[in-house]
Amino acid sequence: MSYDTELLLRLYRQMVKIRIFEEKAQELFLASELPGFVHLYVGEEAIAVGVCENLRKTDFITSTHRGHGHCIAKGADIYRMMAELFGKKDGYCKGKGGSMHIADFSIGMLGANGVVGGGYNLAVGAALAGKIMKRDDVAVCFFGDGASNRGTFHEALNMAAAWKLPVLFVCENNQYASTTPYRSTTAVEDIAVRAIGYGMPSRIVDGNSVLEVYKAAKELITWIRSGNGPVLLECKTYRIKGHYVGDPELYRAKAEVEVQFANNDPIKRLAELSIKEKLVKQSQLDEVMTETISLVEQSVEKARAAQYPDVSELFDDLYAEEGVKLNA
Ligand SMILES: Cc1ncc(C[n+]2csc(CCOP(=O)(O)OP(=O)(O)O)c2C)c(N)n1
Ligand SMILES: [Mg+2]
Repeated sequence: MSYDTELLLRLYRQMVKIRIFEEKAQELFLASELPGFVHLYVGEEAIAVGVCENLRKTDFITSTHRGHGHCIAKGADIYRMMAELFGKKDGYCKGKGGSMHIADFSIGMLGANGVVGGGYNLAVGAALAGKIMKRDDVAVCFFGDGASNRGTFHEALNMAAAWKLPVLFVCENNQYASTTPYRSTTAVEDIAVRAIGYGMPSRIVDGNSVLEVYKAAKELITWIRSGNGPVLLECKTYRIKGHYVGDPELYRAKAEVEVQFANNDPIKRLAELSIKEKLVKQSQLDEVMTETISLVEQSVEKARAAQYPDVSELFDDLYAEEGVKLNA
């Protein structure tokens, strides 16, 4: 597959947007400016970006507790995300949800999720709804290696396969579930093998190569959209940051993380490849970086100055209004 400059820059821009947004979120959280909990996606950006670049606005995604990357890759607004992290009224959930509950139905983003494995059934439901309505939308379900040991994983994969629903299950195997290394909870080398049990095809890719993820997702999404049923895509990656911001990380050696970050940072890998292939100039990458830093900085300043929701609004929006349409 040959890649053009425009695609490489688009993938780079999206990954950088996630990285800069999150580095800022980390800084703000450590400075006690943000309430709640923040889980970072640093080092895993290639997965959300490689997959979501192949989606339409009307396609659905479900996310996890580590959801900033999925939101940004699907096209969420940086300011509304930042305002949500600050707990401000302009945020996606009017400041009442925080990092783990950012959703934007208008772009098919069905929500980050504090419940590990909480996205499976939402994705299967969205895919079923689309099928009943005779649409050709696809639902993508992002989940972690730890989440693949939940019962809902098996129920969702079985139903999606039996009913040939248009779902791409994307496992982000980052080698850890909180403080637990992958191999201490999981006997199989690859999560992908589990697809066999449901009569579902699967694929394994290097989750830190955005081009590899992009190419695999392109093929699989086209296949799924044509009515062939679900697929399980396992992306091998590594969680560079702690499980959450503030995690003392007593369960792994610092050197392990440093080696991964030095050799396997997906953003650095794409930049180096693009320059080596003479498809992109360093000045173009620098420009993307400068523009993104400024965009995120502006979102922080605006969010800082924004209003908190009023106490009288505490119980608003607990239930959906009748007849609300997704992707209207
Ligand atoms: C149902 C449920 N069980 C446990 C937790 C606590 N918890 C939060 S994140 C996490 C680990 C998830 O690991 P994984 O699915 O690999 O995702 P990662 O954090 O590595 O992205 C756990 C156990 C939870 N939020 N929900
Ligand atoms: Mg994990």
